[in-house]
Amino acid sequence: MHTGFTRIDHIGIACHDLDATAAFYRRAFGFAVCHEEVNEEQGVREAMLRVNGTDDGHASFLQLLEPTREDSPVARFLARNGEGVHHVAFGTADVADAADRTRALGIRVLSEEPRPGTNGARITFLHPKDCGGVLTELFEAPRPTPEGIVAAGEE
Ligand code: CMX
Ligand code: CO
Repeated sequence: MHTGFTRIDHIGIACHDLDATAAFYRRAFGFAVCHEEVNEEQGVREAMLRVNGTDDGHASFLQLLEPTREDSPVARFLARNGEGVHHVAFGTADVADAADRTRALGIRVLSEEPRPGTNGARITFLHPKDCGGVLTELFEAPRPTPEGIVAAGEE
């Protein structure tokens, strides 16, 4: 059975200091921050750095993650492991459908319904213990239209 993952959208990287880490990636590799936001539900301040592709939401990114509170997943990860790769996010055209297909394989999906992600995306996560030790995100990008970006899941 196919889960409908079609590309790598981003690699999530946990860090203590978002601005310092973004400055490193800019200086060392030339990657610029193209979007920044706080997601209180996820407990992160985050920055997306475009690595390649176009601006239509279907490029590849690094997602830098700085925790906003001590009880967040990223804060717990940093306390346990220090800074580094936190998750891999696969792009999919339909995150709810991809989650259902993945759930049917016996893999734990960490939210009942897709949640709000960066810049209007819809996201959910798969338990790392069911994915070979890798926290895995399913990511449905917002769709660009001539009128502008339409948040994922909206018509
Ligand atoms: N990658 C791999 N393994 C991980 C992990 C990660 N990022 N986070 C935790 N684990 C492992 C731990 O090492 C631990 O393993 P052991 O039992 O072998 O020691 C186990 O999972 C449990 O660790 P924990 O610290 O007790 O973590 P929790 O159970 O509290 O939470 C998880 C783990 C995956 C359920 C939680 O991190 C989660 O819900 N994550 C999804 C949300 C998220 O990460 N949001 C931030 C990113 C937002 C975005 O991308 O937009
Ligand atoms: Co992510």
